[in-house]
Amino acid sequence: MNIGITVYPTYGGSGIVGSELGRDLAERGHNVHFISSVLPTRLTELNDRIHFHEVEMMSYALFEHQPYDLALATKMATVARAEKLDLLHVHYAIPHSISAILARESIKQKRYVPVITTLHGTDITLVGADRSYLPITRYGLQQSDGVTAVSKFLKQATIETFDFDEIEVIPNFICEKHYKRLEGSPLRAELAPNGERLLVHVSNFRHVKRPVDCVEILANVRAEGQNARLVMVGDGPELSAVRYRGEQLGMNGNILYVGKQANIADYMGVADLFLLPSELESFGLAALEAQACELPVIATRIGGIPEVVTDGETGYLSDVADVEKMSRDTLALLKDEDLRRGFGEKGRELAVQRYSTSRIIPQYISFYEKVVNRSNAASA
Ligand code: GMT
Repeated sequence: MNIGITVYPTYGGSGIVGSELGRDLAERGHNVHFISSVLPTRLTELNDRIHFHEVEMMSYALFEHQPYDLALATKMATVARAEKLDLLHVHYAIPHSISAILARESIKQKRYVPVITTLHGTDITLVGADRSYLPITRYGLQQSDGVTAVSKFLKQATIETFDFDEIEVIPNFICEKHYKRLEGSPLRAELAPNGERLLVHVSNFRHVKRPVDCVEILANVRAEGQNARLVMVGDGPELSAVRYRGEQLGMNGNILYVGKQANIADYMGVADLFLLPSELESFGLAALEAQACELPVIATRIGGIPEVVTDGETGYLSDVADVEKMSRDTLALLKDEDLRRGFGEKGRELAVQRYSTSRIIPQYISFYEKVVNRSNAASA
């Protein structure tokens, strides 16, 4: 198939999922055309099956803001015709589904190119449910030729907010060859030169991720005599609050701020435990990646996380902001190496069995086929 994919290229899990999906589809022999403003971060190489089409935006004095949605729609339509795309698959509803629908409508006299929208999280739970965006998001869902969501939780949230239920759940996935333990990696010695235990948090440091809670957990764990360090991977608006709290608690000497990293598996593969204290998480891709690296996960019991992390088996779940319980759970795992390793092994087993690319990518392919066949039948 010839598949057009649009993602937010530099920020967040939806971009990762869309980019890795495209790469895997190309490995399976499909032609993938990424259409976005810059080359998606996770897309490190292009080849004869992976193409990139840059959305160019004209700057003009009259435009207070550059009309990205329209420029994207124009590029989608041009690429769809030139490359004979079978479908446009957009990740994150706002504004990508609207741009794709506009593109489809603008060329449908020549060729009908179905639109598939994948819902990832805040496009529904925050952005889409905001009154100003709600009607246009609902329109995007209704007008898409197919809609997928990354968890059962997100499907249910979409039904409740938008009264729209034609949604296929296709969860996030991991490549188990890439996300795995990295025994003997020199990075471990660099991060923990004195044999410290390593807690790791990976996110885009938005408020919704509650990264400051990780600092509280580290302080509590150290107060109980555990020689632990915290590795903070990523960057974003809450980073200064994290540093400030680290300073107040005298913890910054034990926190490694490593910024955005191209390969987070390097860090997860050498750590001891993963912290994800988010107040909202439609799936929690980072928790899945951590489990694939045999890290027990300390997380919140919200959104789609309980679909990914099995409480008491692959990690421990707590109420949002209950840092005391999260600290106790962290301590319990750090104090009992057999327990920690057992959780890690089960987490990997669950990640590979339920969420490997070999299990999930074929679900996308069958969904594509279903949608394309349905629109061919409708236009015949
Ligand atoms: O909604 C966001 O926070 C952004 C979004 C993204 O585009 O990065 O993240 C969501 O998508 C991920 C991939 O499907 C999910 O694993 C994350 O749980 C989800 N984030 C939230 O729901 C907060």
